Amino acid sequence: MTTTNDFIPLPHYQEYPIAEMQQRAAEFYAHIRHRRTVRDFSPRPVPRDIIENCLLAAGTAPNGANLQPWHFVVISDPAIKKEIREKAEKEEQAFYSGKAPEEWLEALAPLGTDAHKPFLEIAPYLIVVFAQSYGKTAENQKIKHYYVQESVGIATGFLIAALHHAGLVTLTHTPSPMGFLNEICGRPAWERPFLILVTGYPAENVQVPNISKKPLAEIATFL
Ligand code: IYR
Repeated sequence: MTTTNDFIPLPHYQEYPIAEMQQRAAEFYAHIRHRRTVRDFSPRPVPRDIIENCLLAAGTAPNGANLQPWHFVVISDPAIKKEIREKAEKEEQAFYSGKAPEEWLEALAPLGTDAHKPFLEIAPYLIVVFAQSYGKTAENQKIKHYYVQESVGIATGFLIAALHHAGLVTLTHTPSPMGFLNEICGRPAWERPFLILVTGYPAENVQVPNISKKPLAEIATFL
């Protein structure tokens, strides 16, 4: 197979004066630092085009060889949400009542989580993120994918930031194991459920854990 290189001048790049960059960096931090994972959602509906734009933003993420090894299934159908809740709660019950090691349960204690997952039915959208271990051509031939976990993790980060920017809240939910999601979402066996992004408005008077983020000196080293 021959490949032709098709290059174009970097489109839309804009350099800002230093002072403006400093302000923009500070403003972005001030905005993103107020993102909080929420576990109580309002049932209020959210227009679909908002989700569509956030998914388009996620799809711009850097990824292995630009093979874009992800697929997003957006669920708003109450019957499907109910089925996901039932299956997820079954897994979570096993997790919280024996499967999870004591040390893990202790780490989770400050978050106040348990096997009860009403948000899976209440929130207007469940976005199930799938990671494609490999792709398929129209002729059903396998296409090798690279850095799948990294790529899908970055795209999910973009998605979470986009939804926050739009004014919505999310919960990254990872029932384990999540194999049941393939059948419910109609996705093939070579796609692995990565996580469920529960998305919507927060419930009125919602409370979140009083937790803090590590200071810069702890998370970064400048050499
Ligand atoms: N999947 C379980 C447990 C859980 C695990 C981690 I790590 C968290 O940060 C939060 C929850 C649940 O959803 O309850």
